[in-house]
Amino acid sequence: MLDWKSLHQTIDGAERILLSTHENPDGDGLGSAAAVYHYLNSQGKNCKIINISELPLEYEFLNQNKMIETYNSLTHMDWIASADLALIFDVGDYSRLGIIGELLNKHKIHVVNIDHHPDTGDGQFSENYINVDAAATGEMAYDFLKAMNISLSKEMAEGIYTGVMTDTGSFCYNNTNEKCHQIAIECMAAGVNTSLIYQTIYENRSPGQIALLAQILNNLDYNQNGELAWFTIDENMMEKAGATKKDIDGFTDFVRTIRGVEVAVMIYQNKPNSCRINFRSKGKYIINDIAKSLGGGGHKFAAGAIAPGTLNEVLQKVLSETKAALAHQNGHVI
Ligand SMILES: [Mn+2]
Repeated sequence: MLDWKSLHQTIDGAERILLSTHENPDGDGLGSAAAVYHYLNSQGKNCKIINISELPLEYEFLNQNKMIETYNSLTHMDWIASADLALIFDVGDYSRLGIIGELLNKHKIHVVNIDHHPDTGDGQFSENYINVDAAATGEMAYDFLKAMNISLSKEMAEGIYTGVMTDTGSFCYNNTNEKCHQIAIECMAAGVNTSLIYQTIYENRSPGQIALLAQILNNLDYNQNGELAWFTIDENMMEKAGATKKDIDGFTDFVRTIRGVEVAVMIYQNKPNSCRINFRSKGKYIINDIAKSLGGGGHKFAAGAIAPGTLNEVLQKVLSETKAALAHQNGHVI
């Protein structure tokens, strides 16, 4: 059990509080930060959510009163420098805070990590609240509020629900547990319109994303007797589809849905000499060790990395690491 009361004490002693999550934020990071923001606001704290990436359109519903800001040195550098405390949600790795992480370091701000990813052990956080058994950081935001018997407002519940729903694949992935459903019940009781949130996030795809998906599905590759499916995305495909980098979210989960596929892998050339890699497993194989060997990390069945090199170089490396890991684990059903 995490000592949430101690975090409440830390917050009581702070006036100006920054909340943030990782680059290319997802529903869990944004929802957790939004839920805690509403609580801090109700306590009269001077708080801001500032992220290094733009808020994706489908999460605009969390952005009441434009409370979710994108980092801008002109408006935010001084504010962050004089913060008393930073609460970081779902980040996985300190480096995913980008310039915000550098500023917090530089000004020696007390930085609290609230996360369900394993501790990366880089020691850059002042304090860690980590629960790798939590399905979502949203579940931890819920625990944090419940530790003080705070009853969820609709706004807090919307953030928590968004985190839990998105990280459990709408209560379907194998991290889904009874508690996720109990949280959902409480969120519904607090007035959350769950089907509206689902539609806003998942039934809101851009035509560019679908055009890109079509290309991917036409070029899928299989290995290891069909247990491994992988695909690549390069600049040309993005241009042809008119897609943006956030359009690739969810593709690896989709490829994992294919019958017989146990592990799905995406290699996306995000810069001329760098690739983003996503791993998704149905549960037979643990894949975060593969991600770790490539300089990344994550959960047992959902992980990722950013690796230097051209698409082809990274692809060869990823395939050989993945095939070796699957062969090694084979026969050991988890
Ligand atoms: Mn998460």
